[in-house]
Amino acid sequence: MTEETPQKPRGQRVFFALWPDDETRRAILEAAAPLVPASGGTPVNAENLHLTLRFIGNADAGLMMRLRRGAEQVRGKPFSFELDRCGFWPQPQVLWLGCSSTPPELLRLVVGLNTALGTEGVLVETRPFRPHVTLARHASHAPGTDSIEPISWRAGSFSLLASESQEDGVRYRVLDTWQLDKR
Ligand code: 3AM
Repeated sequence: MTEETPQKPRGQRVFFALWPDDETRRAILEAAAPLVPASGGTPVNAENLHLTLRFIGNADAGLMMRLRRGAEQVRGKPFSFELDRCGFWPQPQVLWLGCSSTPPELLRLVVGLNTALGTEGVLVETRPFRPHVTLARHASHAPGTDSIEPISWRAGSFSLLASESQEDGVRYRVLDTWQLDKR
């Protein structure tokens, strides 16, 4: 009798996101400083902070090619928006910064990306888009307030990221970036 070894999924675990520049990252960290300890959660590593546009999951070489072809089709212009509130989702125990109302240009980018991915045969996203930057996981308390000093974020590009498990936790690696001003 042969023993079956569990199959490891092939490919990489990937997602599309906005990646903050250094100044925005610093501002997010500053806002996070009092909120994360109060939430009882584990802070997200500073270099992992991001705003997910579309989670994909495990992608083999064929899907990676379709993701890149889809991203290439996205049209848009650079835009700015504000993170102006914080919140807590008890399930999945996440403390986050987000927007009081979804910025129209950000929504347009996400809709454009999802439409382009759809033309490449990537499964349609059915969950509503809730723009947020995760600050802490395994959080147990809501922050005492939902308002923060607004943080301005200039979005000039979007990226495809790989989520990689390392000994000291997960690390997000930028695989590709598409500029919005060249379209
Ligand atoms: O942007 P945030 O931090 O909320 O939780 C994961 C992280 O979200 C989420 O994708 C982002 C990058 O890892 N994620 C992980 N697995 C997921 C799944 N199966 C997922 N989102 C949806 N479905």
